[in-house]
Amino acid sequence: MSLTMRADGLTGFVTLDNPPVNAIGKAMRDGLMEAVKWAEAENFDRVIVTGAGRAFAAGADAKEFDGAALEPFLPDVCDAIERSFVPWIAAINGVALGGGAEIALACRMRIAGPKAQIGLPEVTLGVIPGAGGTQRAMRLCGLGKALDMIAFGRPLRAADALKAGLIHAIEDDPVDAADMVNTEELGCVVPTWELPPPAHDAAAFAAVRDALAKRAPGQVAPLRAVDVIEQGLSLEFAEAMALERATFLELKQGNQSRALRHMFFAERAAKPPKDLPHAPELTEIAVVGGGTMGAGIAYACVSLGLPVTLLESDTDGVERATHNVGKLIEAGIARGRLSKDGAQGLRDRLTATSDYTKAANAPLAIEAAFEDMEVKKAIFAQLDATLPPDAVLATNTSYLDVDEIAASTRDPSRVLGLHFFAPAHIMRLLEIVKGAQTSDRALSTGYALGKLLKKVPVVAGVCDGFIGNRIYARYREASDTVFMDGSTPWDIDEAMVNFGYAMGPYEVQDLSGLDIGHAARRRQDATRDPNRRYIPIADRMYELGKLGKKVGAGWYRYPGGGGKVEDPIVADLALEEAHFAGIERTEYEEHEITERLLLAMINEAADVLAEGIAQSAADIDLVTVFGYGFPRWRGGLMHYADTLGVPHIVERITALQAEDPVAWKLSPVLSDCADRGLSLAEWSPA
Ligand code: 3H9
Repeated sequence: MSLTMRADGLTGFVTLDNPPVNAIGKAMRDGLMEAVKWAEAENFDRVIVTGAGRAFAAGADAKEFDGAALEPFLPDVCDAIERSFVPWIAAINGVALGGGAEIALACRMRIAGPKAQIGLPEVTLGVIPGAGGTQRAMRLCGLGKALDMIAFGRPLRAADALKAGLIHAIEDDPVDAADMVNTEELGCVVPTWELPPPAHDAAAFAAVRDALAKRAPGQVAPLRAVDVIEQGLSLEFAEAMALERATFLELKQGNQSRALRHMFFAERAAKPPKDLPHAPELTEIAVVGGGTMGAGIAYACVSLGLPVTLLESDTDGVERATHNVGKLIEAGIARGRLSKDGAQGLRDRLTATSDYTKAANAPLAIEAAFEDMEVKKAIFAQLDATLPPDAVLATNTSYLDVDEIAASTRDPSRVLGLHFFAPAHIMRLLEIVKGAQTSDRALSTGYALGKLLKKVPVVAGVCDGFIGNRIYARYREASDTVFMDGSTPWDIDEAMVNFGYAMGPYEVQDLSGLDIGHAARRRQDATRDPNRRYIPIADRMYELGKLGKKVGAGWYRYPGGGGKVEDPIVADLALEEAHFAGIERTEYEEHEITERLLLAMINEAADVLAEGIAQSAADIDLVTVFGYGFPRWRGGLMHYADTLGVPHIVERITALQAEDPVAWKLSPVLSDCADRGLSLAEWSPA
């Protein structure tokens, strides 16, 4: 039944019990219906419902969403609780989210523990509350608060829920407190559905729709939730409930909800394999290099309580490293994330030095120095000589050969890649690069650090760019080709923003600096396939000193005072280069731009899968969403590809081969999927 029932005098106790977080599935709904009948048959004067363990209830069991809804439906369960002559009290011991909150809102009273949270985060799963949340919340806490909670999926802490009128009290032991409520007082509380809805407020609706256009562009569920709330204001309660339910059921079947559910479960499945050995205890960390990346990694570690020795090559480097971490600490204080005392704690945990012996006891070192093989080998030699012989040595390289770095040490089995993304203390992705000789112990240490830093860990094999940068390189190549052959950086950026990226590829480059791409291209010169088309526009930009936002000009110009403007000189470069190359430029429609950039990435990602660089399509989804801004509500690159359908992708890539057979060489995984009738998510080697 996923719940337990017990009587004590005239009180019925119902405990929701479906570990780990009491998700509400059919068995629990059956149990709740039975509990309503039981309480009435026993003529109790109250039922107290609470949750076993750390949660009250995390909401409807999202694993059930793929199939048809099963009776009894949650809105009917909530109605039965609300309309029962036995009043129910919710003793909210932990999180009450989604359907969990809806059960609580249908109770006559809500008493929360001090650490409880109550929220309706359904939009984060691409649906809206489907068991009365939209209608009951606004009756209890008013229109503004309800819109904020539901449209943005923001839960309230107990203290805020009390202020908002969503709960009646906060008590250390909410079950005990519920038992003490005076029966007469309880009998006088009006059931939520009988309360009048709040008055319409055109300004509040306009403001929330405006904010959603900026913060959640392209997403359907938040706007539909706002519509349901607005329409509900002028409907009878039962009619409004029917509208809410129909909207929930429609969205549940939609692509966005499927994509968001996929991401929710993929993120939680990103865990170390069960058979990995225990990692050594991470008592301290050595970080080598105090530039942007190293400082970000050091800051992330000291923020989570780990002592860090930040190693630099000389006094100037030590000063720069200390300054860089200091800037991050100051920014934390300015944003209100750090108190002055907290900041001091971070500084106390940081030792910046050029003396490697200061890290002599570190069980893990992360090298984040300049991307140069010889520099890295020299650093690894020093780490090899100074750290304990079983210390795990990681490189944060974005593309260099981890096996070559490992081979330069005495014991390559303790070397791996830990590829962070800038800013390292914010970006959730951590690519754990497994070299040919990386031991399970080293791998397990990478996972352990990822867990401490609350990262999403994804294991990648060794190749140029690992999973993410390798796919991203194809994205860049495809965008430059489209630019050269007929488009502009701003049209390409706009197309990708309309697809759901926060920024297009050219604006991203302007932010990171065009010198980075230039260095990568020079490194690839020796190994580039001579048959592959090379687009020289980015090199021209570099020669012109247009290095991006930091110098006021890149693909866009950045005049003083903020903002970016299109630069006709940049558009002319494509005209010139196309002329030199004898290319007749064509104008691309927005959908053609988007299609080419996405197909190029999908094809490369399929190769990444074929070569075992990524272990699953879901891992590629995590990388593209958490590291590269692919819209989460499209479910990641491979999930999106599967919504297009492999046969369609194969057909489109085959058609593009007429233009450039080298660039559009079909990945064997795509043809294999097409032959075997598999999706990319289902693919594994035959
Ligand atoms: C809804 O309620 C719709 C209704 O309005 C209408 C219905 C008609 N379903 O995150 P964790 C699993 S929509 C299934 O690692 P934490 C999760 O997969 C729902 N499973 O723990 C994981 O499994 P595993 C609205 C769920 O402490 C395990 O529980 N509710 C669900 O870091 C532990 O999860 C939400 O959107 C679920 N709903 O965080 C809340 N929730 O062990 C979604 C969790 O196999 N949940 N699991 O990997 C959360 O935000 C977090 O899980 C929570 C706990 C804060 C509760």
